[in-house]
Amino acid sequence: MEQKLFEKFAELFGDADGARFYFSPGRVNLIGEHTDYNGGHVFPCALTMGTYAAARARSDRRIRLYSMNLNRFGVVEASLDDLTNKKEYNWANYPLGVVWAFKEKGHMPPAGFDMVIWGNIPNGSGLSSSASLEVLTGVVLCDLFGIDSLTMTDLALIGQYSENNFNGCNCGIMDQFAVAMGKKDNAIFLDTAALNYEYAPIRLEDAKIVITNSKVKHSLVDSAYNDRRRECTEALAALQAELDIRSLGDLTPEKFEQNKHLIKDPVQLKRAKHAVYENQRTIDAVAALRAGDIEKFGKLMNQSHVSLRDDYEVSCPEIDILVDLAWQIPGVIGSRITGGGFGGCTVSIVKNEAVDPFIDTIGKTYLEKVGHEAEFYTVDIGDGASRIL
Ligand code: GAF
Repeated sequence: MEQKLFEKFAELFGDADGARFYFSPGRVNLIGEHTDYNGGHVFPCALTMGTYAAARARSDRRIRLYSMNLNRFGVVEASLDDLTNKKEYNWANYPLGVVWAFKEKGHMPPAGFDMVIWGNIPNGSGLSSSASLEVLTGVVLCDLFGIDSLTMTDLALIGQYSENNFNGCNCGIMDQFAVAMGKKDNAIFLDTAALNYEYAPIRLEDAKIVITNSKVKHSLVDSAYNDRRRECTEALAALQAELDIRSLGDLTPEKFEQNKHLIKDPVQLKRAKHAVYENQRTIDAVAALRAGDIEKFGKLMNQSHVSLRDDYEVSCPEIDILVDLAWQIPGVIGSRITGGGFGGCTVSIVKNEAVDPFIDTIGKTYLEKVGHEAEFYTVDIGDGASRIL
């Protein structure tokens, strides 16, 4: 891989002398969806698929960026003196947003840089290609310019800050955190209120994590995501009229049931119900995993999907078809939508012997029902972002 990137780097920028090589993963969330901006728990893991970069510092203030996946945009040129989101920059608004966020947070890089990237996370699939690129850029900047005061958690927060304030998606911290802090063969049990986390080994000797890409992305993703976030904030405000809580994640399901009459709006009520119960499911799922009860973990994944479909309303017909089909296949331990929703991917835990039937049966039926093919990835859990060479 590094060969391919260094060659492109030399072709575009004269030579690759002194260029360095980096990797940043994508992520899949096993359970705990739309809880991160509600002060709840999440349970994602980094993938071995991700984004690679060859990068080198410059001595002037220019920034030159090139994507081997989106080469139709050519070399995107910007300057440290003009860090604004521009439509024509397209994908490059993600790395540029991180440079901007470094500046905003008092870590302005002293010079520009050249960077070529290539990634194997399917775009728009909900596997966090944008967070991967954001954290990658943070790692590149710190390494190229010797910025050693920032931790990986800081880089996750800077990535989220850039996405919220430079790229207009009001996302929580889960994706950037998973990408920055990932650990091979472990998922991350993260309390998003305190940013406390624990690694939980995923030892699935007789099963695999299978991601199914619906290959649909419904248009309102960002606006509907921001709507969900606002509805939760409004529900919280209604509860705070009588309860001393900082977030929906502070509520147990019991306490929610006792106080839900405070939320008058039926839509806000459904959103809050999901956030509270999903947080509890995530806590329960990690406990089940630690106790070796993978069947219970799978049941909680299935319940998570139902809640995301009916109460949070972030699923879509294509994803529901994938999940319904998965639930019928013997050997599927659990299956649910993963990520922000409105298309993207499902995540399933599938017994080894059921992986081929899973892919065959769902692949055929999905094509018949939806009219295009789904894609399947049997994934491994990898490490967080870092310099490789
Ligand atoms: C997207 C967001 F970026 C995350 O912060 C999270 O809210 C997720 O949707 C839903 O769980 O990936």
